[in-house]
Amino acid sequence: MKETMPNVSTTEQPDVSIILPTYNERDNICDLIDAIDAALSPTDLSYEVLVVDDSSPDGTAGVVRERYNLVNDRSADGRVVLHVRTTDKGLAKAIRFGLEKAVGRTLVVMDTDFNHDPAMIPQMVDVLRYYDLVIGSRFVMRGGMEDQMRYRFSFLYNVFIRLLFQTQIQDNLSGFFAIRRTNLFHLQPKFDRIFYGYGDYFIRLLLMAWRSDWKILEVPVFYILRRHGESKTGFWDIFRDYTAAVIKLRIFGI
Ligand SMILES: Nc1nc2c(ncn2[C@@H]2O[C@H](COP(=O)(O)OP(=O)(O)O)[C@@H](O)[C@H]2O)c(=O)[nH]1
Ligand SMILES: [Mg+2]
Repeated sequence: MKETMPNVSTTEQPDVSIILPTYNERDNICDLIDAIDAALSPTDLSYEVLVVDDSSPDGTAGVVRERYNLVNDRSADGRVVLHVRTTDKGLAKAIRFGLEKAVGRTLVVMDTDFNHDPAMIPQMVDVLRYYDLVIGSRFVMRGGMEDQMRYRFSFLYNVFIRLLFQTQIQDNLSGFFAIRRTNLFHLQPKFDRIFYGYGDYFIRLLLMAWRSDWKILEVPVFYILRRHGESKTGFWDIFRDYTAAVIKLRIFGI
């Protein structure tokens, strides 16, 4: 069945929905949700966190259920919502699923392993008043990455993407972004062409936004190392997959 953006009555609509795709993140997920709460509680932003788990074998869903006393996979205050997917798995599809289930006025997508700093969320949501899309970027002033080897390689890969598509976006691979719900509605007919594969969905999303003349802002973020668990991205596998995706995009368009 095709997912559509849910209709929400504005009274129950939180200001922000944070979408957290998870695969084997049992040791990170609750710390991250707590860190999000710590970042947002001092602000006047109401929020919901959507954990989109692709049936992680390490029991990620179970620890979330237990820690936040979920009933029907929802916490009593509605701040934590869990979705366990069993079909059509994969990062991009999980993010699409989360975006389509979220009900907040602003939607934020981030990694669940602390690569992305939850303390940035209020700032990203705030500046979204003036922009259509806000990206957490490693390649603008004061941005960066603890893993220097990946940082340098990502930098070069981003130069390649910029040259190929003639855009001015510095970080096409970050996957940390905030978008207004109303903007996402405009993109929804194109979701099938964006959300497949792994992090390459982000290249397609940004290219679509760029070519639609969206106002895009990159705010500096510094990626720290993953806190627990292992990365799902093997270097050469991802290099091969992203390059295939980029070449396909260049030849056939979006
Ligand atoms: N739902 C879902 N999440 C995934 C999948 N693969 C990776 N993730 C999540 O996507 C985020 C990025 O993955 P990660 O392994 O950290 O990639 P890296 O940051 O490139 O090393 C993490 O929060 C993962 O748990 C997947 O197949 N399904
Ligand atoms: Mg990561």
